[in-house]
Amino acid sequence: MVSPTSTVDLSAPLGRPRVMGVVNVTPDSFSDGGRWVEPDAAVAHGLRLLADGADILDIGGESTRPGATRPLLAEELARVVPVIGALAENGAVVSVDTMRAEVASAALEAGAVVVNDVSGGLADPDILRVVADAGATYVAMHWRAHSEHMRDFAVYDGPGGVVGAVCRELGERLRAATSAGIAPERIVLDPGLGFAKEAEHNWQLLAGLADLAALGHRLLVGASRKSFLGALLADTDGVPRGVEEREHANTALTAHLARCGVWGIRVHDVRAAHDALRVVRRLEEEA
Ligand code: PMM
Repeated sequence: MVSPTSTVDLSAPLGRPRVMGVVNVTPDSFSDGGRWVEPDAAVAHGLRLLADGADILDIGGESTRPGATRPLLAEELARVVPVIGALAENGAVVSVDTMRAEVASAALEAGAVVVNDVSGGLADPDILRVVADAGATYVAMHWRAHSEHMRDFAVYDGPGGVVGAVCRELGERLRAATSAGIAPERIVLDPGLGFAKEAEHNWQLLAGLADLAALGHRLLVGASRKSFLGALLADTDGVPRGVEEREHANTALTAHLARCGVWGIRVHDVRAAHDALRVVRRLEEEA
């Protein structure tokens, strides 16, 4: 164990959202697939994000792009554990992006202090007990199905549309997490932009964050590089803006999310996010 979870207080107010930098140790993520798949490259990338001011590094070994197939457990472990160990040794506050109890357990042992479970405990309910036993921070994201099938589940016809459904379904995940022994104050909720969501659903969720906040937990939002931004910025022929060219839109969104009072933003460009947060902070000083 590199750094005990109890020594990191991730709920202390900072006056701005925490910036969670993404390190995908995968060959196939939509946003940066293959760039950091070698452990040394992933660690170097994490250290760059840390130098840019990342408050948390989120290390993932499974791509969740729509249609992706899952890695074997052994593959996922081999991708993330050495990278987590090295970054934690370098003083990073590390989050592991996983849906598997075994990976969460190994990651916590290697020095992670946050488990970012995009399935909110649905994919592997044992993960909740692992998090509870470690006293780690738990990010429960809204999710309906694995990437291979998630497009089939992007239907929100019930009361309150997508915002109502996400609130109800995250409420169920909250109950499961607390029943497993995770302290409520350690739980962070995430609307899961792009996960079984069409572009319009993502925008409705971003506009409805106050309803999610009313569940009484801190919020994390991950919009960075996602396809709904590409669609918004499509050219006159309707061709979506490429993944690498969506950053300015995400930076604008970062400023908005800061005004909404979210706890965290999950981004690829940490420096751009901090620039936006500094603008917001400076304006608040004049208010
Ligand atoms: N998005 C991705 C992966 N993990 N975790 C949380 N909590 N929230 C998200 O929105 C989220 C996530 C997919 O994006 P990536 O391929 O850029 O990592």
